[in-house]
Amino acid sequence: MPAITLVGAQWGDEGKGKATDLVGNRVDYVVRYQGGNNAGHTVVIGEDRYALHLLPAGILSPDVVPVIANGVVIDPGVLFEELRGLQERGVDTGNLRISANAHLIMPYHRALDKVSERFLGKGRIGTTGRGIGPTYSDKTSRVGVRVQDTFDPKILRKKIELTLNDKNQILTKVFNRRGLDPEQVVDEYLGYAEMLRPYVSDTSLELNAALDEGKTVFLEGSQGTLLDLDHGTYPFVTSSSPTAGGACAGAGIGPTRVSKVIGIVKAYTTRVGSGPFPTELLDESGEWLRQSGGEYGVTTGRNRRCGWFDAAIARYATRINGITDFFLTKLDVLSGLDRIPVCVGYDVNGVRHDEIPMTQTDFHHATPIYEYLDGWNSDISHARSFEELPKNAQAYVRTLEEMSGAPISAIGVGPGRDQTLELS
Ligand code: 2SA
Ligand code: GDP
Ligand code: MG
Repeated sequence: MPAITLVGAQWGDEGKGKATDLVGNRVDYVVRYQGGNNAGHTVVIGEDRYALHLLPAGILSPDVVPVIANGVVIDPGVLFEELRGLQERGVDTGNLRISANAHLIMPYHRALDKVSERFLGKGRIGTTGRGIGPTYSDKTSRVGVRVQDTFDPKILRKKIELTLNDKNQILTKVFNRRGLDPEQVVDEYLGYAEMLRPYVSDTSLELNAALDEGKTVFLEGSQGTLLDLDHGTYPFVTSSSPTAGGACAGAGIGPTRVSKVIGIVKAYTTRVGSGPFPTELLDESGEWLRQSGGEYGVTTGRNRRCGWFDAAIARYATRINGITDFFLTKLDVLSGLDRIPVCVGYDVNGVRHDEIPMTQTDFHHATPIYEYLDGWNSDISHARSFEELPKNAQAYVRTLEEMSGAPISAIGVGPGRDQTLELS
């Protein structure tokens, strides 16, 4: 069996944790390929709720091999804390594989992330403050520290001393903060070497061998298409490539291995952090969506910004990722509305745009053009087949499907494992 990629089709938090958990008993490997502990993927199993940040959601399925691949950035302190938390809840974490090439989030990355956000004031990105951007910056500048560097004390010391020399200048001279002691950082990260060692492997080699043997590899994206460094609402993006192209680079497998790209999309839209969001609702409807959908950040607890479904964004995600099918989540949240607005394009200074405008300036000034679909009143969280949905809910799904450019193959009607309708 080939590889399957799961990507967020909006600004993240579409329900990737739930979707990954759902396929847990049908796949052999679940791989995180980008991002780090900025992610918050929720899995609900019966009465148990898990919030995963760095570990693939597949770790909750006993027969799955969970992999943190080369494209991920790892905060080792957070990793071991998360592992401990799961072990205490009886989850077997012994199968975890970590790429030797994954980069490490260092204390100076966290410090720089927080301080530069404060410095930007109103222009801030609204990052999670986990050090993600500065770690990817160092990776690109070729001064990053990788997992494998902890195994070579000489290299580790050299890298940290050299980099920290620069970072301390920035922290103290530009931001007027205290610098960090290189000795302390070296000691801390040397201490992680033996803790990491049992998990570390050549994950690209293992994944390709698994694919050769006919096993199924599931690539679990984090964040979403509109947060992609290249294709998102730059600079209000994360510093990695959550899109399907990034999945191959971040996991070390070739694009010809991937047979399916599942886009996960909410029945409305949310966004955490700053940046353009044409369908955002700043009135009581937005608050209603936030409350009904429980739209609060899983990592930071921040209020998520809420708005109506934007078909131009879904179409864009189909194009950028080559989405073969959609998993539509949170349809249940919309129950009780008389009519539901769906954005079909934008008005930018009197000009109609059917697609996301080419420039960020235009996107900032885009006013949504809405079509209004009939709502439904009944609670749909107990529905287990498409046919059990009210006619208007069925029509809402079919219209979204038509507008988004790929078939909807599953629908979420609640956070639970069984609250999913699979469409043939
Ligand atoms: P960063 O920290 O450098 O990646 O932040 C850059 C932008 O990326 C956004 N981002 C996210 N957006 C949605 N969900 C994310 N995970 C958490 C969740 C968010 C939370 O599951 O709820 O708890 O706040 C996530 N991670 C990064 C971020 O908001 C910035 O806009
Ligand atoms: P992720 O980052 O994409 O994994 O999504 P998050 O976990 O950040 O946010 C999604 C939230 O929606 C979580 O609380 C999930 O438990 C919940 N959820 C997922 N699918 C559904 C659904 O179909 N209906 C409802 N009501 N909640 C859902
Ligand atoms: Mg999330």
